Amino acid sequence: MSPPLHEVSSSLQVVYLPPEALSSLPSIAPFMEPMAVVSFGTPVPVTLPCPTLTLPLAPLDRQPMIETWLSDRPVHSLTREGISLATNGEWLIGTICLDERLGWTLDSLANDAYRRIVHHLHTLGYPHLCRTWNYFPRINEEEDGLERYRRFCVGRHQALAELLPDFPLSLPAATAVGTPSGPLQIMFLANTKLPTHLSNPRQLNAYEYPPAYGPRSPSFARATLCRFLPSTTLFIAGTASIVGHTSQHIGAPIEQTHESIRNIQAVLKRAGSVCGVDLLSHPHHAAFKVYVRNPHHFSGIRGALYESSLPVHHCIFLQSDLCRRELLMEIEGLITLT
Ligand code: 3EB
Repeated sequence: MSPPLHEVSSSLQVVYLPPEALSSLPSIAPFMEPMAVVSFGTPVPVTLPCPTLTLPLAPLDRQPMIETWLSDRPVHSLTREGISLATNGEWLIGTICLDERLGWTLDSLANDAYRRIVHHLHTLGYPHLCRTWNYFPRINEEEDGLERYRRFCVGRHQALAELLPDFPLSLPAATAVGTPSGPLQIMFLANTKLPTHLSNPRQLNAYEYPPAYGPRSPSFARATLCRFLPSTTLFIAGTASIVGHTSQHIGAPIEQTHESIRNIQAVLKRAGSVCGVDLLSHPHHAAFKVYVRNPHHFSGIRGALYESSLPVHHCIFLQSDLCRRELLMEIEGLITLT
């Protein structure tokens, strides 16, 4: 039986496949072409013409999985300045992978990556950033007196504040998590159309965090709503146990899960009021990714999620470090009205 295709828009779908299924894509998804693949804890077993991201994040709950983004329109793949890109007339997906070479700090690397990204999505005609994912190693380690996550934020902020029209209101939903090893890897989605970026009334906008959290604030929105009719998609950013700007429930993974769920519910409510429909009482498809710092916390966190009212039928759990030392888990989501 074929796995369910999760429709992100009329032209973009995402599906989670076991690695061996990737070689039979044409029979699983006839008339569709891959726009990007993201692998978790396994190399991508076949060579595809589209952008790829190979993440050294082991799934905690099941076999290695390949996240496969499929287009039902012809895909044009290209590279620009080291960015691997795919476009389908509506969406652009890109990946960039940068080694930390001698003489380059993580902030200069992030700045350089985001400069290139924004430049090329403008020249290619997909000017609206809808979602970004950022992965890099030793996220909580200090380097030259500044934690590497904060260094990353400095570089990302430099590029986006200068180059993104309408910054910070045009910032998209994002994820930034730590890997055990490897390069800085970024994946991003952009569109020809303008999305709506949302706040969470329970949380301060990350781009307004006070300087206690680092010299430059984290450049992301709590969620991005793409009402590209006939499809509506909500990208929920990495959501953790933070209220206002303060981490809650230090040392308590299950309480952190409950707090993160309350944050997601608040974002869903905000998105529902913008759309004029209750997203979850409408037919929808939901997929979540849960980043868990300590594998010992996995079953407790999973239990708390499964007992919640969130629709967690499609949920993967990945072991990873998170951007504040005290955060033990973080959830990102993708909701599509069907
Ligand atoms: C927070 O709310 C938690 O720096 O891109 C979540 C999602 C977090 C994205 C980012 C950071 C980022 O501040 C951390």
